[in-house]
Amino acid sequence: MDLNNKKVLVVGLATTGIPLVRVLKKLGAKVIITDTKSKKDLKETTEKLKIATADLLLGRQLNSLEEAGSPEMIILSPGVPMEIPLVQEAKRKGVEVIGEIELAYRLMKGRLVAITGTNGKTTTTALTGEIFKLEKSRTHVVGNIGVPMISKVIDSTEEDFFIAEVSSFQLESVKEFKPEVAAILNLTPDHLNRHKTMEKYARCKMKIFTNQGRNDTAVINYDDFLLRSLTQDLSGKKFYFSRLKELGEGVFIKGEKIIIRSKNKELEITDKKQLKILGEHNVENALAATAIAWSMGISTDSIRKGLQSFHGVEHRMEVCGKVQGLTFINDSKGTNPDASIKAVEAVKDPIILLAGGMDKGSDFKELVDRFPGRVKSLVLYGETASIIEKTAHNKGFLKTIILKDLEEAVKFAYENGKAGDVILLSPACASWDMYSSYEKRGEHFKEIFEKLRGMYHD
Ligand code: UMA
Repeated sequence: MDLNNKKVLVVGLATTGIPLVRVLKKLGAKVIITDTKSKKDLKETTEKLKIATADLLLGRQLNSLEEAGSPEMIILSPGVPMEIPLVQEAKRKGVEVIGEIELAYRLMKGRLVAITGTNGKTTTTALTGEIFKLEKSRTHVVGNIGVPMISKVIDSTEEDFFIAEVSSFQLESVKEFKPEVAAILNLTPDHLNRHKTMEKYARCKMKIFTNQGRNDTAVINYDDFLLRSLTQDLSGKKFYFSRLKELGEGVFIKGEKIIIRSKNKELEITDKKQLKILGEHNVENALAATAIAWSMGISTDSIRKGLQSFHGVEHRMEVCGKVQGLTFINDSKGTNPDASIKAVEAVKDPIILLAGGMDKGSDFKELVDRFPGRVKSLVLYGETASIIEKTAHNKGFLKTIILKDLEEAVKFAYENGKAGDVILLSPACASWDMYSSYEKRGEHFKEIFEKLRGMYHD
């Protein structure tokens, strides 16, 4: 792809935008950058990137191509919605608009696996990466997981393997993106504030399969009925995984064992009890990673070793430790109700649940339905606090309190809990009302925990 002397506008200058600008400059493009953040906020970053002031259009949302310096191409960070006037005008006028993941795909050499789904995608991507690394030293784990794919493609060779977590935001703007193996783990409502309807959200997710050909593989959760019906007419081969049913062809549970059945051969991988990651949802993630790795020709030995040694990812059901007999679990990555349902279901002891955050238009009824016998009280903070509280009260769950922020919430939970309880941060909401990312929220939780531990070390 020739970008030499091409005038390219980068929208968004954060985790994605920074390596994106570096790569574009390396390829000789004339880079213009816009971000709604102010010059002052981005001073340090822009100084490092050495971009001429005239090419920095900061502190506002640009409304026209002219205002953007009439670029020949626009590259969006994932968080930038396609509806903004600039993008709409570009589309009308035939100026190409793509996302960073699409550019990365066009520039990469090697083989690509892409993983999406409403929940479990970070764990499955990390686990798949661990399995691949046992056999393929040039494995890159990239994408929504926090490492933009663009940062790894420039020096890639045919020997490289990219294991990419992709979000609905990233998939919305793909065009040629064509993974050799693409997986959708599950589909439940999420990000409806951006996609508006479940149908549009699902349509974005389905784009992971759009360009696959006959030799590519779609890995699909057999137990997700919606997903199965949406994927009836794919061009690629389908390879299912299931936690509930023994499949004629695919990856499934038989007794307590993870089994691959392929071309009439049955291969036993491991007992599910040997997984280090907790909960039935993680069994699903293990089945998905097995199906993906097998489809890419990874040996059963490496799959087994990877599954048995993987300890999970940070901010996902991460056990921080105990203070005075109360266990603290950081599940800051629980950014929608479905993820928090899985978190609540995975804990065996009485839970004090800390929840709330940015309002994405989610419905919390099903989460509250899981409370009986599991959650003893609900400590809320953030933009959605009163919405969640109202849902809980309507369902007869009255042990709720709304507090100012996470710090107050943790302290309250600690002061009111007793030995044997679990203080679980699983917000069921995005972090963006109070934090720049779920990682920052999780780190803050862990800092508060460490302070408490310092005061009362067990
Ligand atoms: N911005 C604008 N105009 C806009 C919107 C944003 O200028 O209309 C600017 C912001 O001021 C900010 C920058 O764009 O400076 C932020 O860009 P971004 O929101 O795309 O965030 P990045 O830091 O580049 O991180 C993105 C993903 N973020 C989102 O999708 C919101 C990260 O996923 C991802 O790890 C990273 O790229 C690397 O690929 C995070 C996420 O929460 C983890 N994802 C969602 C999820 O998992 O549910 C989809």
